[in-house]
Amino acid sequence: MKISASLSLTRWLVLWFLPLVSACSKKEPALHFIPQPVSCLLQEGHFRLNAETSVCYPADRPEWLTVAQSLAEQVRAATGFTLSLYPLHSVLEQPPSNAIWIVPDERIAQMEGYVLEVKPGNVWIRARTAAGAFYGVQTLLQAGPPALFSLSPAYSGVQWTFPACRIEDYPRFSYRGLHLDVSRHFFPVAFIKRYIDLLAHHKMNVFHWHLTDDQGWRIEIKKHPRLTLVGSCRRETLSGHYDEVSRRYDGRPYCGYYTQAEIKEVVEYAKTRFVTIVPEIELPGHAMAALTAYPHLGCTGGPYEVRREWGVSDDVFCAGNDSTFVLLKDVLEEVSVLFPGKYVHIGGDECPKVRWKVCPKCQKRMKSEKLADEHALQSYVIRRASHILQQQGKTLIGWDEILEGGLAPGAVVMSWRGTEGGIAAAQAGHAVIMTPGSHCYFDFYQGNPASEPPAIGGRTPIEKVYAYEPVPDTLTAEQRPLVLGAQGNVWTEYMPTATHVEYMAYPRACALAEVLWTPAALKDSASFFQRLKTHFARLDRMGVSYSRSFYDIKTRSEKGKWVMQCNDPKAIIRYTEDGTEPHTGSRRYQGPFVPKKSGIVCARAFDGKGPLGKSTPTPVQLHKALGKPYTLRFQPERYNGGGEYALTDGQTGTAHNWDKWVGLVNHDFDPVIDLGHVVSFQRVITHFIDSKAQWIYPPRSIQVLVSDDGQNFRPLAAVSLLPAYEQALQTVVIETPRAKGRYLKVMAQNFGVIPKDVPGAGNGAWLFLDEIVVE
Ligand code: TNX
Repeated sequence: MKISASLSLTRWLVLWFLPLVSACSKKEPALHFIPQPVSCLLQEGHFRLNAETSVCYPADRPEWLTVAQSLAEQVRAATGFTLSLYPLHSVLEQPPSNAIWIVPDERIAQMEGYVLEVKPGNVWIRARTAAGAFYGVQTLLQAGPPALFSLSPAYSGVQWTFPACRIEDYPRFSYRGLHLDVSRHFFPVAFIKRYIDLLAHHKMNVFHWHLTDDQGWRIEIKKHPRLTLVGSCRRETLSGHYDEVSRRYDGRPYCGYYTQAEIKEVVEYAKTRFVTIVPEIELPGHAMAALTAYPHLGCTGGPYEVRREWGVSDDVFCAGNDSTFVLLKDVLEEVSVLFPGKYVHIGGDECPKVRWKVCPKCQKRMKSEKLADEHALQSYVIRRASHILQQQGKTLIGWDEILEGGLAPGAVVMSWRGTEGGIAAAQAGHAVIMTPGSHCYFDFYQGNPASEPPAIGGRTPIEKVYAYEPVPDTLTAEQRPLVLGAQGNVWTEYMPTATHVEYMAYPRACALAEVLWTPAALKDSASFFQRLKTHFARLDRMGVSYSRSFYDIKTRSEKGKWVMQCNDPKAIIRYTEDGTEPHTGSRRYQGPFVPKKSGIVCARAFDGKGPLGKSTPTPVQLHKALGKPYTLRFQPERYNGGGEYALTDGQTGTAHNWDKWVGLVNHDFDPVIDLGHVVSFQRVITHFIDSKAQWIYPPRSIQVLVSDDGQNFRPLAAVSLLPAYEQALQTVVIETPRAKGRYLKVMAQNFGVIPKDVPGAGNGAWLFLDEIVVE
């Protein structure tokens, strides 16, 4: 009954809002908000802000004063005007004109909702809660000129006007998160505050603070001072990429942690931005910093070393040792007191079981607790952590590995290895936060890796983040509300500076903010891209070092022709065919074309004034199988190389450009390419990845066969490969002198099961292949 009532209410709201919505989402809207509000109606006239404008707030509500203050602070910084704050004792009080009214309104149904009315004489922000009022203020700021976001006064020629409008707004999800890993690299309090400020401006409301990991323990714990005394420093840090075969280190100690006083300061600050902090204390894995401080808490007793490189450590907290739980209890209790929010994150991810398997204490624990295996032991640790947190009145959040061996009652699952964990948890009645690597990992490349600073891998351009839908189709109507929201994760292995963190997080966080706030029915990437360009002007004023990879030209080949595309439909695309930087005089892209020769096509977006983003080089390989169709017995799922022509599109994947590679796990490759007619060729060249740390193995052998009818194949040549290489990216040349035929089969045999004692042991190896070049 309740459900149908709220459904019909939603329908009513949608109908009611339709004409309003269209006013703000028409082709050239005057107002460019991010995230897009639920409804927006432009009206005649405008409100002009000046030194005499006052801000009214309810006198009896301190939180609302904070909202008024944050508005006044930003206005002062940007305009130099000191707005007077005017406490209201009743809404009926005679208003001063030229005022921004921030008033409580119980009639607004949504806790974080607000109504913003900009009128020529006054501005009204009405909300049920102070958080709603805060979001109304953020929308108001975006309705003004971008100069309002300046960090120092921008006087010259700026009109501080706001178009008259009426906006009704509220969030789609209650959990709108952004995460930051401060273990791999440490960031000072001033930056943490700025990070919170920025996410709050985008109407996000959770900051997930990843405070401990193998590479550094970053929160002071009074009862166990060695955690920071020893655990907050590593001897040196890996230089270069984790995948490189020979490791190099920088030789410089790296340290840093937050005192409890600093933590309190950040918590207080976040409160004024209506941001809840979810602290994360990693257990039982990712614990090397803690083990270095207290070696007796590991199964072997050490010695341990705060990790100098990335990845996963086999040494984890010993689950058989009672002292482990004493430490965890003390830590979680101090953390629970420091952070007033409901949730504490205990990690739970990537916990290898190798030590537990041979540890007498862990085995004894498994017997005494009647635990079937080490997964159940992991679940036991999580249940104990959950119990400690419950006593503190907190709810546990864990990465989706906490599903292994059974979920602790009431635990919230953060689904990062895809969405499956989230789906399973919701099906079991647990609340879920979605953060799948594919769409929510802001440590992945956001542009063409050839022109990006080194990143962990992957490829998540902003349009992919924007396209993300947090609620999986497979969930039933009852299960759907268990998806509390989603979160962007910023793991900092490859982000040594605050500037770089901002570069990776923005503008992708803007896209996620809209996914989480705006009703799904209003999602529109063309509109988002247009609004984003205005938003860039705001980020510029705030000095955010955001990425302009949004303007990267995407170059792909389709049936042998090269096609270029830019997120900004108004951008002019220019390119060169010799790999040099395009300039304003370079050839303008007019439509699909065939490059003159193999090499590099380099493209860049321009507007009337000059370049918009950076130039992006794309390899071009012209060959006899280019654009030819092929069949595969096993279809790739997650890694499809960009589509059905991935292996013959003239573009070979590169070491960190995963979206070009075709990846299969547990299966061989056996593409049969139809060359269209009988073709003579001399050699076949192909490429694969050898990155064992990421479970990607070279093929055991590659065989080339040919056929005239597509049925009967003759072997032409074969190579067996030894799995020992210096580079991750491998090229194999298979000579096939005087070969001829219409159908070409290239069989690459999967390595099989990953051997013992290496990452991924016991799992099926991945085989990543790209471009089958026929010459
Ligand atoms: C996996 S996501 C991790 C992190 C890494 C991240 C890099 C998760 C729960 N664990 O420890 O930093 O990948 O993308």
